[in-house]
Amino acid sequence: MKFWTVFFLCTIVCAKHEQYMRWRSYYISPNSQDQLRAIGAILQDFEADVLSRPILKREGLVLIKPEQQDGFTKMLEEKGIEYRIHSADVKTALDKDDILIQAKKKENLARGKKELPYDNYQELEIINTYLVDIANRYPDKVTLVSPANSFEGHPIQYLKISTTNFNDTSKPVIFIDGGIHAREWIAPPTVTWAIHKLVENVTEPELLDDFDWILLPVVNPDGYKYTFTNARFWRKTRSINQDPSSITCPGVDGNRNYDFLWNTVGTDNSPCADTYAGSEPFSEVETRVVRDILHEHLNRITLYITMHSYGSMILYPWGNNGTLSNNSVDLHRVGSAMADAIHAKSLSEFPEYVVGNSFLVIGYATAGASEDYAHSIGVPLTYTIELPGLGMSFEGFNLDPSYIEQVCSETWEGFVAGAKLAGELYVK
Ligand code: 0X9
Ligand code: ZN
Repeated sequence: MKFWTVFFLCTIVCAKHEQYMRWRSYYISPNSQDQLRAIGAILQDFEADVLSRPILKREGLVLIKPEQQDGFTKMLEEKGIEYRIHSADVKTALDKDDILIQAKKKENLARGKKELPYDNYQELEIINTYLVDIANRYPDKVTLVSPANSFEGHPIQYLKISTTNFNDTSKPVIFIDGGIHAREWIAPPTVTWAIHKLVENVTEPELLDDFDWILLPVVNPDGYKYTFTNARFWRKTRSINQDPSSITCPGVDGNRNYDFLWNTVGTDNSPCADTYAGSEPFSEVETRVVRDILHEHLNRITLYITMHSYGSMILYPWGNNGTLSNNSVDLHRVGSAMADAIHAKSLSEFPEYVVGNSFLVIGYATAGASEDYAHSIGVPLTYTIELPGLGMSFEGFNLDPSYIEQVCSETWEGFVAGAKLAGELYVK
């Protein structure tokens, strides 16, 4: 890239990410259950921001503030836990990623490309414009629903896609959402890609003949927007109605806010924490929207998938303690079918998906997650998909944009396989 282009882009992006100045990120690799357990406490003591939880035989990635770094590495060494520095200065790494993202944005603009990009990240406005546009262009199949505004007033929007305007109640419904965790930027594009494949570039027409679809790309628009404008690693919503201290520490972890064993495990009672569960179940308008969709179509939803990143995992209930649901054989079968279909289209540099119970695979307990809630109210097949992360300085969250389309298209194969098997297993 020419010097002046870099200089120009840097003047736009390098003033950002100040809050991550001198922060470091570390890979950590537990080699035993004991080490895994010890890591849990260490991460809490040193106020780590966990981007990807380490599991046995798979390293995790965590951010550590400058003042905690020495103590953190000393503690890991004392416990014999392997680690390596991932980025010695998080701000610089994020600046580098931004330059790439901005350059791509400029290039697409210069080429007059107005459509939703799959070679770059999708900002909130462009996703919302796409949803409106596709509903206008395909009124016979697509209905735009805007049931509520987010805490900050952005519309929370989803599409109902159906050949019978949802009137054929014998058809099963498949519901996929993304973007509840703001910083997991690869999640919304996998949902918009599913829209694209069901409406614009149809290669599996039977999926619309046999199913009705609900697709909600950005559950948490406030947080998502905030990660583009203010804090790249923001995870939560942006509400400040929780507790007096939420004025300085806004937001709730949407994936701890559902009414499934709410706030019993895997949460933090401080509104400042990334896993704050909120003042009560469904305190957030964003999770209430998902709850209401689930209840409105409860007798017809056979498959609910919530898209997250990262770690290449397909997780199913129960996430609080690793016990299995009555239909765990089906849950595993459909999860494995999705993983197999993804693998058949994947690239060798992507890690293989691990399929299993949420708690047993990720190694930490969670309560209040949407996948568990949906299952607890009667949706037979519910999954959290942790998409792959690869490339760029912040692999995982900033998956290299050149991989976005690959992730979307291989994930679509997973949806196709999951839908078909769900239909075979749960539709009489
Ligand atoms: O911790 C979470 O909310 C999810 N991982 S993430 O890195 N995307 O934050 C995993 C939730 C899995 N647990 C259940 N579904 N119960
Ligand atoms: Zn997530």
